[in-house]
This record gives sequence, structure tokens and C-alpha cells, in this order.
Amino acid sequence: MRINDDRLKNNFEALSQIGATTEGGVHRPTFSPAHLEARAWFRERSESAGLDFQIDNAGNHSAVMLCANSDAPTLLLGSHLDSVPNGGRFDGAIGVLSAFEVLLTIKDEGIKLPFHLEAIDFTDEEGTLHGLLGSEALTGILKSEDLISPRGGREQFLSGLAEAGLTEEGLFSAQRSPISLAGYLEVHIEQGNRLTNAQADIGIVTSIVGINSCTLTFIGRADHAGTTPMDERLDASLGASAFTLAARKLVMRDFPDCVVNVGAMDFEPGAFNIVPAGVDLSLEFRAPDDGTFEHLKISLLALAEAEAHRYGLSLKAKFLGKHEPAPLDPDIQEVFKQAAESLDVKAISLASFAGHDAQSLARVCPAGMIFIPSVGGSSHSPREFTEWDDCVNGANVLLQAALNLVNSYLSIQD
Ligand code: HGY
Ligand code: MN
Ligand code: MN
Repeated sequence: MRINDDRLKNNFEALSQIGATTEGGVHRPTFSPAHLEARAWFRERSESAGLDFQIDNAGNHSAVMLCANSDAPTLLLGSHLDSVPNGGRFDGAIGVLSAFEVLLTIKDEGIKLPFHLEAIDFTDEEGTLHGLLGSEALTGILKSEDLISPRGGREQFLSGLAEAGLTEEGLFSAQRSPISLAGYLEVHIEQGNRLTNAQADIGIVTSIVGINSCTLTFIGRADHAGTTPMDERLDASLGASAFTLAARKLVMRDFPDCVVNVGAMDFEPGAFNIVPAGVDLSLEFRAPDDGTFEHLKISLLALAEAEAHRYGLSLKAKFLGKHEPAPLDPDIQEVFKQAAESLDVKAISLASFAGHDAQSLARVCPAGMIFIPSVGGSSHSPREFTEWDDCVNGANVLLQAALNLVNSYLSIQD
């Protein structure tokens, strides 16, 4: 059995028009008009295909195929329709559409399901508001303290929820019991070039990195940029810049399995002729396991203190939310491996340095994910691209993995 690749392509091309940018990507940050339009499009396509549709109190959108037994658990397939600002058209979208295509194919074939099947689009995977918001709400990981200072800012968080007709309190009622979940499968672009380098078609993901976000504020003193002698300045930009370079050097030297990123710097007061009094630096760092994660956090904070001290500055650090690293289910990895073999596509195993909703689901049910190749390793940019044959491979491996789980469930019931 194979998916209907023309139908998948038509859906992908239609969705790619929503929030399309002139450089060939999409701009669909969470709850932006384009994101809300993409979700409405998904609902319309699902309902016109005769599928049930549901939206939970975290705004997660799902096409649903119920099985005969109302007490049965649900196998979730999915990803996310929100994007980073000016991002690519494949990140998340190809996973939601592959999941949707699996439901449509199973419906076309009239397969008797032993569990409910759901194609889900999780809210705010990318972190415009918080990151993994919908999947953390659904799995009960989300805590109210996580939302006191979400990385997108409290104001944007609340206005975004209001835009979508959601409430902060409501998020916590989206939680599902772990026994109601048979498992979670996700297809996603690799967003790197290891599959290409290995000449592999499919990546079977073994684990997903933890991600921590933090605002570091370097505090100096505003002075006249002309009359203040260079050696008397308390210039906040020096501490922020020195830290950025030193953090890269530290991670490359001492934390080879980790990454660090300074995604933004905001200068205060921010004028040509004023020595910067303060710099807010947006720091994100990622590590494959808890122990390394904690060691990296301590090392980066110590480095920031040292660079602030070197330039006579003071430092404040505000942590904005952490997503734990997650190993993925070995049995589900085996299900994907057998699915790839049965389709004669070459699969390798690899860890994910990108965060994904699967790392939330992995905390409560058997979860797994596969990658499909990213041309040139590009992502989070309009340059993001995946060959269509690879997209079809991903959807077919997802279909085959879901059918393998159907068969193993039916054999247990017999
Ligand atoms: O940032 C990430 O790792 C993912 O694309 N949300
Ligand atoms: Mn993604
Ligand atoms: Mn992404």
C-alpha cells in the first residue's frame, strides 16, 4: 500500500501558498493571520474529506478517524503548522500533511482500525510564544510557572492566546491521560545534512536535545560617545560581544555535542552617540542529556559573569523556559526501521539537534520520529528545501509504520 502522492503534493502546494514569502518560504508565526489561515485550511480539507475534526483547549488542531471501540487509545501522527519568522515551507508542514495523507489513505483502503487515528497540528512548536506549547499542554508537561516569562514575552503570549480564542487556564485542561495515547509518530525534515552525507533516505531519530533560553542583561553606564575617554567607559556592548565570541569558543572546545546561539541583542538606550548602558542578549543553548545540559548552563553563566567583570559591568540572567532532552522509544524506532526496509529505502539512526513535539510526547507514550533529507542542510530560512521523492518516502514510511502498529495491535487482540 502507498500514499496518494499527487494528493499529498496538491495539499503541500496549496498550504505553501498560505503565508508565502517572496523568497519561497513561509511566514506563519503562531497565531499570526497566516497561521490561523493555515489551520482553517487544514480543518476545511479534513472535513471535506469526511474526517472528524477537533480543537482542544491548547489550540491543537486534529483530523480524527475513530475506530469502533470508543474506549480504544489514539495513535497520534503529526507535527506543526506554525513557522519561525520568514522560515521555510517544509518545517512542520510536511509532517502534518504526511500524517493527514496517512489518514486519507487508510480511509480510502477501508482498513479496520484497532485504535483511533489522529493527524495533529500542535500549537506553537517554534516558540513564538513559549515553544512546544501545544504538545506540552497535551502531555501535562506544561507548568504555570513556565508561562510567567515565556520566551516570546508575557504580553505577546496573552495576546496570542486571545487571538486564537484560548485562555491560559484552558491550556491546562488539554492534558490527555497517557493510557489514552497508543503512541506518537512524526515525520520532519532533518534541518541538517547528515542524511545527505550518508546518502540515506530516512533518519530514524534516537533522541532529541534539550533546549534552554535565557536573557542575559549586561549593565554599564550611558555616557557621551564623543567626550567620554575610551578607558573610562562602562560600555555594555563590550561585555555582550566578548561573551558571544567566548561562548562559541567554550562550546566548540569543551561541549562538542552541544550548540549555543545568540539570536538577538537589544541595546539601551540605542543611539549612535550614547555609550550603551545596557544590552539584552537572547541566549539559547542545547545539549543531548541532562548532565551535560546543567554543566553547560553553569559554564555559560560563569563566562558571562567573567566577561561582565572584565569590562566593569554588572549582569542579570533571566531563564525563559527549558525543554528537557528526550530519548525516543526503541520499539518505535524498530517499527520505523522495519517500515523503511519493507519499502527498500535506506535508513540510518541519528540524534536530533532540533527540538520537536516528539520530545514532549516521549515523556508519556511510545514516541518516535523520522527525518527526511534537507537539501544543503538549510532550514529556518526560505532556502529550506526537500526533494519531492524524499517527501513521498517519508509519508510512505509513516504509513507503513502506522500499519505495522495496526497489525501488532490486532495480533495482541486476537
Ligand atoms: O528550534 C528548533 O529546534 C525547532 O525547529 N523548533
Ligand atoms: Mn519543526
Ligand atoms: Mn523549526
